[in-house]
Amino acid sequence: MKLSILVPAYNEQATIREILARVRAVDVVVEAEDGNLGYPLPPGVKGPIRLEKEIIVVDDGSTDNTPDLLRQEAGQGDVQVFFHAVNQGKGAAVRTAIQHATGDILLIQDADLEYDPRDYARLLQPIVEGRAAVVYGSRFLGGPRKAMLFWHAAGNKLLTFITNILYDAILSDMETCYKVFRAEVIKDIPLRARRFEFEPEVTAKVLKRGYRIYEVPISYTGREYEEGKKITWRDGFLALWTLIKYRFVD
Ligand SMILES: Nc1nc2c(ncn2[C@@H]2O[C@H](COP(=O)(O)OP(=O)(O)O)[C@@H](O)[C@H]2O)c(=O)[nH]1
Ligand SMILES: [Mg+2]
Repeated sequence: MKLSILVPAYNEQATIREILARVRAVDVVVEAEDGNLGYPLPPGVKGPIRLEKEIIVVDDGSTDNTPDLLRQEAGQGDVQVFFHAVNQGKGAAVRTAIQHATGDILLIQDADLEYDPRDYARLLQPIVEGRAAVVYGSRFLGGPRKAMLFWHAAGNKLLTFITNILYDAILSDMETCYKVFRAEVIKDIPLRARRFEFEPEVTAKVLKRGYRIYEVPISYTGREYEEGKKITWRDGFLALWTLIKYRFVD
């Protein structure tokens, strides 16, 4: 079973090497028992499974040193790198990565250090066992985390709450970066988002297609705006509009 790790990267010269080192270092061993729900383990397999990894980085037209650093990383430990000629946004970068992914399971990994690849096994277990087709890692389910800014957490919770009302779900973290999909699920969904409205779009479309999203707790070490955090309240309004729009169109 193969895992594709999709890494959108825009001006991440401070962290790109470290995150790729962490991703490469993690040995993805999933304790699994066949859940008999449509995604069977290889015949006879019971107990721990080691997943093969492929790492697909998309440089989103970075103007700092990220492209040079990525050229050095390409080819090392299953890292493949693709370049956007001009900056398009996280959604566009993830969509490019999805097109190139060849794994059975696709996982999105931001290029900063807010999320911890050591959480992969836990994120993958429900999919490997056949209990889920889509898993989100939640920052609000009791995992260890650095305190977030109040308004940042409130914005996240509000958008998640609106998602739950519009799409009949009980998610705790719609905006999480850690979203994991069986390959055919995400490859079959037409996605249009160019920027941060990727998160609400993909969540809306997955829920509309009847998949129940499985959530697991993850750890989170949010970065500060001085360290390069870029999301702002404007992205919150775009997310809100995206949630409402996809309730009615596809
Ligand atoms: N901000 C931003 N991030 C992008 C873009 N294209 C790709 N990304 C990547 O998308 C991921 C999420 O962005 P980030 O700035 O960490 O979002 P935040 O932590 O929520 O502020 C990171 O890996 C970025 O490098 C873009 O145009 N703008
Ligand atoms: Mg981030």
